[in-house]
Parts: sequence; C-alpha cells; structure tokens
Amino acid sequence: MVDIVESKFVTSAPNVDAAPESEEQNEVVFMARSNVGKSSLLNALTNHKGLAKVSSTPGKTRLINYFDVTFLDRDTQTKKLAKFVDLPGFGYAKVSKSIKHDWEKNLTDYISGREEIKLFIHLIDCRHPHLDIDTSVSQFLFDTVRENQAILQIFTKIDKLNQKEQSALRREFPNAMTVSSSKKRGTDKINKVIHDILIENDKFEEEEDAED
Ligand SMILES: Nc1nc2c(ncn2[C@@H]2O[C@H](COP(=O)(O)OP(=O)(O)OP(=O)(O)O)[C@@H](O)[C@H]2O)c(=O)[nH]1
Ligand SMILES: [Mg+2]
Repeated sequence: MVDIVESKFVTSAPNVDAAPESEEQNEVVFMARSNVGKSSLLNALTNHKGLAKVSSTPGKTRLINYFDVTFLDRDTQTKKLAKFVDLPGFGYAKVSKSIKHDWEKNLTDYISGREEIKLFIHLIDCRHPHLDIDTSVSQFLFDTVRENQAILQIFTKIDKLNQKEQSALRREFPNAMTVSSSKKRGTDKINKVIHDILIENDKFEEEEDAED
C-alpha cells in the first residue's frame, strides 16, 4: 500500500520560464480538458481537501500549479518525493482564438521542454472517450515523450457509468485506469502506479548513468 502522507501547494507559474526549480527531479504532470475533474483528483490522491481548487465554472485553473507531495510505501516504510503539476485545462472554448493559441503553445513548450517530467497523466471524461482534442493530446504525447518518460491514461467520473458501460470502456482501453474522485474509487491504485513508475524510472536513470 502506497499513500501520499504530505502535500503542499508550492507556487503558480504563468509560463514555463517561471517554473520552479525541482530538486527531486520527479514531476508528474496532470493534463485534461477543462472540467474533467483534475483538481478533484489531485485532492483525492493527496487526501487533502482544498489542495487544488474545485469549481463548477470550467477553465478555473489558468496557471501551472505546483504541489510537493511525499509518497510513503507502507510495506518498506520508504518515502519518495515528487512534484504534482496541474496544467491549465486545454480546449476551453470560451477564451478567444489568440489567447487559445498562446496558451496551447505555452503548454506544448512546457510538455516538450521540461526535463524533470517523468510521467504524463492524461485525464479523460469516461462519458466522452473519443473527443478529437483528447485524441490529438494522446498523439502529441506519444510523439513527444522521451525514453525516461511514461504516459498514463485515466478515465474520470467513472461513477457516472453503469457496470456494463464500465466493462465496455475497460475492454476498449485495457491499459487505461479508471477513477471516481467523489466516491474515492481507484485512487489507491493510482497512487501505487504513480509511485512505482517513479521508482522504476530512478533505476532506469541509474543504469543509464552507469553506462556513461
Ligand atoms: N460525479 C463526479 N463528479 C466529479 C468527479 N470529479 C469531479 N467532479 C465534478 O466535476 C466538476 C469539475 O471538477 P474539477 O475538479 O474542478 O475539474 P477540473 O478539471 O480541475 O476543472 P478546471 O480546473 O476548471 O479545468 C466539479 O463540479 C466536480 O464536483 C467524480 O469523480 N465524479
Ligand atoms: Mg482545476
């Protein structure tokens, strides 16, 4: 069992240049269309109500928000530090075209340029699994990730689907995970997967260093 035992807000950055130094070099980026439930998931994973702001007004998160989190592996009693990065929701329709353009350029620069990112978490609303915007984000990530970076797809708001619909979704996307932040279903498993990916990544990078 892996839990997040500490979490705190670090800072908000308006763009990549203002991103904070990341000592522990372990960034986990959360990306989603607006209103998919990103802030709710961050709060559920960290068990910290109010860590990230939840809103019913889409597009609330306009800055890149950073959170320091500490994982605790209960079996080995070892801790692991990471930064959770809450990116602004993409594809928010109500902003003007030019803002949208700058916005997306900013995000894509961040995603492709930031060495510290070890894991991209792409959140998708389980009721709309085939939106063009999500397909292009998936493709973009797939084309952009480096050898030492992983991608994880998570379907949110799974409480909105009945059992039959859930099974169909899992069959169609066998590598994706599912979660309900409001019902706290799937969050333990996600924490474990994030933690294990970061640990595996450390091993990979140590091996790479040993080869140099
Ligand atoms: N039924 C259900 N509703 C959820 C769940 N997670 C979030 N919501 C609701 O979805 C809405 C948006 O949630 P947020 O967590 O603010 O979404 P966000 O992706 O951070 O949105 P922006 O920051 O505005 O882009 C809120 O009304 C939440 O209460 C869930 O697991 N189940
Ligand atoms: Mg949010």
